[in-house]
Amino acid sequence: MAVDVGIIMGSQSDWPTMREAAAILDELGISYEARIVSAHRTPDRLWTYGKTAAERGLKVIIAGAGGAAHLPGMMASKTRIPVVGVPVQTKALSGVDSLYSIVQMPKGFPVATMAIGAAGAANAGLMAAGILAISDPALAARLDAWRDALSASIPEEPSDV
Ligand code: RP5
Repeated sequence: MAVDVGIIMGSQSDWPTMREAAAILDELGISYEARIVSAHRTPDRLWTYGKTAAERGLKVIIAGAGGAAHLPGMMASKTRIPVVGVPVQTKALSGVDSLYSIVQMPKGFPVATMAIGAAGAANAGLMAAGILAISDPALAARLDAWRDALSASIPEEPSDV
């Protein structure tokens, strides 16, 4: 069955970060699949995933990777479907390596690059929701309600406890 969003990541070790994107999609009732697709370890899988993404009905791809994070950019080169990139935080360079690898795409093949780590993954889910909501009024209403609830949860004054 066709799903709207593909969440892909370079390694099993990325899943604790990338499941923050999945959690947002669950909350908003958006269909998705999660797959390990490594630019370096499984390049043929990357190739096939990108080549078939549009015909499979995917509308947004969220791609997370760390270190030499070539997955989002390579995926953007293989499909016209919008790719939202998540730089996974690394031990050696704290994810700055991931960020630079993902954000500096050449003209012609953009990746919408989020913040490093869990906040970036959650925001990738919200970015996908915003894209899908353009043509889905029911989802737009759910996303508006989600945003309103977040705003309402922020206290006006700081607390000592
Ligand atoms: C990248 O290398 C992955 O995206 C991951 O963030 C990083 C480390 O992978 P593992 O060695 O933990 O599998 O390809």
